[in-house]
This record gives sequence, structure tokens and C-alpha cells, in this order.
Amino acid sequence: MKKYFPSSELIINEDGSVFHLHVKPEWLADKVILVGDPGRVALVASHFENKECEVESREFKTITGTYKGKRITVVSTGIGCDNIDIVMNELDALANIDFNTREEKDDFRQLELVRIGTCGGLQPNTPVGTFVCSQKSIGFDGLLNFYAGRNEVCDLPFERAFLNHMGWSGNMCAPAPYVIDASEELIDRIAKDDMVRGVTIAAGGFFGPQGRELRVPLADPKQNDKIEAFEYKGFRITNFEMESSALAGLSRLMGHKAMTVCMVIANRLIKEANTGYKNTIDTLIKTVLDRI
Ligand code: R1P
Ligand code: URA
Repeated sequence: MKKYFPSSELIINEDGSVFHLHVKPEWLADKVILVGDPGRVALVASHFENKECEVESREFKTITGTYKGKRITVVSTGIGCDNIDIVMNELDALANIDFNTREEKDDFRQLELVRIGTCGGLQPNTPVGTFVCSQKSIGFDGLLNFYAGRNEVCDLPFERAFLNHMGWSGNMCAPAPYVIDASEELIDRIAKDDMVRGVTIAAGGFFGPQGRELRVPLADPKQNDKIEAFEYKGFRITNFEMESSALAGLSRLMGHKAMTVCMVIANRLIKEANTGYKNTIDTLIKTVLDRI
């Protein structure tokens, strides 16, 4: 029996578009670029030869077009893993659910998703301007714990090693982190040899969860020192951002290929930041467009 999705579970707008994104099924390309900032969508699409659709709702702006003959959709997600839950479920529904019958389609359609973002660097080899590809992501957000199959797709020994190293238990900095791999095939094709391959912490906030202390003290004042010192089977934690774990995790559970690449805009070790990064990120955008 095919799975049926009632209107309360999969909300479809009157014009046939999906609830939050306002995208119609026929507008979705197989290759998808995700960016956090809605303003970055126009930057990506400025390289397209043509645009076939452009739609905007809340923080979700979407353009589908063609780059060197490749059909690509670019979508903004806003900030945070909660938005990735919305974007990934709605993109997967557009690809794999028939919006007329509300049933799962017979043939699975696999999407290729690349997130282009900004991040904070944590190691001497991640100065401002570095492009860091998240080979593994450590999710501080707890999102994947709500889905069946989480244990089958996560790197459980890595999770245990990290939790032991941090010494967190009970409510301390909960929920417990989950560790998830990006698509190896995508990483090899897009990172090649000119991007740093690293382990990214996707934090549930920009300040406390990333060890930034303004007026309110942190639960674990040694958090970032411990994160920077952590090593497991040759892996070191390279950077902080806020979406890569949910993207990699939901893609694994749904059967899509996904990866995240971010440009470092702040180095936490040497306490340096660059807010004038718009031109440099365009170099990263062009590289990803050529390789996707
Ligand atoms: C925080 O400033 C935001 O920047 C990073 C983080 O993941 C978070 O979304 O990514 P984006 O530049 O893609 O938004
Ligand atoms: N994005 C983040 O999430 N953290 C940083 O430090 C910089 C960008």
C-alpha cells in the first residue's frame, strides 16, 4: 500500500505550491544549492543564463535557472536547523510525493544538495577566507533525534568519544550531539584538493552554543578549549555553523546526497572577523556552480 499524506501533514497552498517554500513541484531541479541569507540567492542566480521561476515567502527565497546547461534550484533557508527541517521535508515532498494524489511516487528521485554558507574557524588551518567542507557534522541541535533510523546513519563511536571528551552529562549543554557524514561522492567532486575537509559543529545558536560569551556566562566556560583540542581517529573539529548536521542527517534518512561548504568569516582562535566577505563568497559560489 502506498503511503498517503493528509492535508494536515503535507500542507499544499491553493496554487499547488508547498506550504512554506511556495514552490511548485515542476519548478524543482535535481541539483539544489542552499544558502542561509535570502540575499545570497540573487548572487547565485546572477550567474544563471536564464531564470524559469522566482518565488519568495518569509526567509525562503527560491530561483530555478540554468548554469552552463545544468538546471539548478537555489533556495535560502534562513538561520538554523529548525528551518532545514522545513526546507528538506518540503523539497523531498516536491520530488517524491505526487501533489495530486497525495501519495508517495513509485520511483524515488534523488536530489543533490550543496549548502554554501559562512562559518567560524577553530583551528590554525582555518583562517578567515578559508573554504571548509563539512566531511562530518556534529549536531548540537537535536533535530535528528526525532526521526527513526537516527542510530543507523550516525557515527555512534564518534558521538561517544566526543561526549566523553567534553564531560557533559544530564542537562549540561543537552541535547546530546549527533555525528553524521556528508555524501562522500559530493565532497570528492566539489571539495577536490583545494578546500579544507573538516568536522563542523552545527550549533543551535550563534552565541552560547558556539562558546561566545557576552553578558550571560556559559554553562561550560571551557567548551571551546575542549572542542579545539578534541581529536578522534585523526579528525579535528574545524568550524562552527548552524545547519550542516540537519542537512546531512535528513538527506541520509531520505536518500539524497548532501554536503556543506562554508567560508570562514571569523577565526575564534585568534579572535579575528571579516564582515566584508561578499566578494570572496562569490568565488566559492562560482566554484560550486562549476562542480555541482
Ligand atoms: C549565522 O550568522 C549564520 O551564518 C552561517 C550560520 O550557519 C548561520 O546560518 O551560515 P549562513 O551564512 O549560510 O547563514
Ligand atoms: N556563522 C556561524 O554560525 N558562526 C560564526 O562564527 C560565523 C558564521
